[in-house]
Amino acid sequence: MNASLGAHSQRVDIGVIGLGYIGLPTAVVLADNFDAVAGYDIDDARRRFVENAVAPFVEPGLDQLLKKTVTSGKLVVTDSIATAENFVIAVPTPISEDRSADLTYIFSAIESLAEILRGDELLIIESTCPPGTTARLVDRIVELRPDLKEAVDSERMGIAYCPERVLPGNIIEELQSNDRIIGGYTTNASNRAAKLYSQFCRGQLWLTDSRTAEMSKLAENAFRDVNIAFANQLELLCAQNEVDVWELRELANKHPRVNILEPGPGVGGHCIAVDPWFLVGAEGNAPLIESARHLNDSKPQNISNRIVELVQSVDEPHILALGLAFKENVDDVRHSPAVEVVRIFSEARPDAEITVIDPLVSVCPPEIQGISNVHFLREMPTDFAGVDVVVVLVAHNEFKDLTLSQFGEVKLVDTRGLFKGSM
Ligand code: SAJ
Repeated sequence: MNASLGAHSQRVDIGVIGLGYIGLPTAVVLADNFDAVAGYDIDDARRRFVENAVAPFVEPGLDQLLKKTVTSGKLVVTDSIATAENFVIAVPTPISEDRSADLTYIFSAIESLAEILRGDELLIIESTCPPGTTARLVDRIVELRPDLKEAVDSERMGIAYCPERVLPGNIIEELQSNDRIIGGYTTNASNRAAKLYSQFCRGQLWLTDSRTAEMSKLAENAFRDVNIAFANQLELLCAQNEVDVWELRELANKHPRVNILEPGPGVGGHCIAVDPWFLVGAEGNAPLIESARHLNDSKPQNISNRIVELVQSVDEPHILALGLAFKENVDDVRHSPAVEVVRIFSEARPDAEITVIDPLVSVCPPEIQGISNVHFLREMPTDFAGVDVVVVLVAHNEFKDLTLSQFGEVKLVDTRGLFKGSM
């Protein structure tokens, strides 16, 4: 245990398990609203970052709130899970090779937690899970701790599934302003969880059962994926039919009931590119959702093909790629389609020189690290002489002031519409 926990040696108000992209912002917002919050993460380096009040990733407002809550002692980091009255579990649920949900982390968190439970706690699961997971976790607790069966049956112990819904890049604000779905394993658990969220959440709280809440989270992300796939489908059609997709989108969206999302190089991140698969894998059929996933996943190959075509007659072409993150203004490269485009193209044209710039990403992603014709930079070069093609992969704010004329005589593949209107 961290020495600073001494001040809270009774029980903290809330223990947050998992200090990642969701858990850490949640912990700081909770600590801003409660007296004693203890954060725990399995990763040693992550714990050191947080206890030193250093934000381990880029997220607006996180740095300040982390400093404030650590300095005031309201947020402490512990080297094992501290006893608490309430627990919020926000560990990853990655996707396995066969596209099913890998529930190793969540089960492992519950198993560690089971060792210290007293039987009157409220356990809240925020990690994205396939329908039925909360019930399985309850079974696992009782299997490990048969003495807690009475606490579960009598509802002395509460378990609820309350999915996170925050948008990377606006997490601190959305944690407090978004409506929340509160899916109690029992009604009593819903009520207890609602009471906790009402302490810091200005949005409305919608109470339901855990299974509906699990599925509703997946439905939200699948909805967005399907809608992005529609935009990407249109983009592919427009490219074939010599229509500017950005102009088309703007015009179609003038209709009062049409709202087409933005096409791009594909869909990345740890949520939208993953969660719809958990619905595809659930009982029943989901061909629309599955097809949207395939379409969005095919986009990086398609973009690479277009670059290949543009430089077909050029020996040792020089490509300047803007952006590597999975979307604008974040440093997260998980499942990034931008990384995929660079990787696929570098294999297709090993003679090409590819310079990739991302001012937010600190380390070259492993997928393209060590590829000899890929050069990763964090700053924009001052000289663009010799560049044949500029490929826009992410519309970071840092790129917004660029003008096409700066690059001289180049061809353009603008997957994000950064230069729309300036052609
Ligand atoms: N994208 C497009 N076109 C668009 C919008 C997004 O190509 O019009 C791409 C982005 O560039 C990115 C991917 O989709 O590669 C996902 O980005 P996003 O901004 O749509 O979503 P995330 O993954 O950052 O966050 C989503 C959000 N879900 C919904 O909007 C339904 C967020 O509210 C969730 O909390 C989050 O997933 C999560 O953690 O599940």
